[in-house]
Amino acid sequence: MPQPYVIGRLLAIFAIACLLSAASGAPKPVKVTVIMVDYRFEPDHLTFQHDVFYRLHLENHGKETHEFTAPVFFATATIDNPDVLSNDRSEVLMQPGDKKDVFLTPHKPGTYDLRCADHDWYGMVGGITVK
Ligand SMILES: [Cu+2]
Repeated sequence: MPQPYVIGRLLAIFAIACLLSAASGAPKPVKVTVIMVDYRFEPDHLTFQHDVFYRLHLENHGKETHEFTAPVFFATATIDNPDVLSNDRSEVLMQPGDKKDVFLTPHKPGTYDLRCADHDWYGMVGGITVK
């Protein structure tokens, strides 16, 4: 009767495969949340560690459309889901009520501009530091 033996072996192989995939799975991103309201970012200053994988979570709680505009910062980072960015990769467009995630890994320490392209004249600006 070889069958129970075969099933037992398959189960053992399956269990080992599960353990291996869990051990070698992609790292869990560090979540950073920014809420956009009329007319500011909360918080307005973000700090990232270079070469760490982040989930930048954006929510627009305002009544206006806002943008998370940070072209130089985005250009120096690896973006796993570039489709969430505008075509020129300079910003994330946020309609009222939008919630979006940018999965990114900053690489270059420095300070970077953050602004809302529509409302920077109104003081909707901030900053990003990569350490
Ligand atoms: Cu705005």
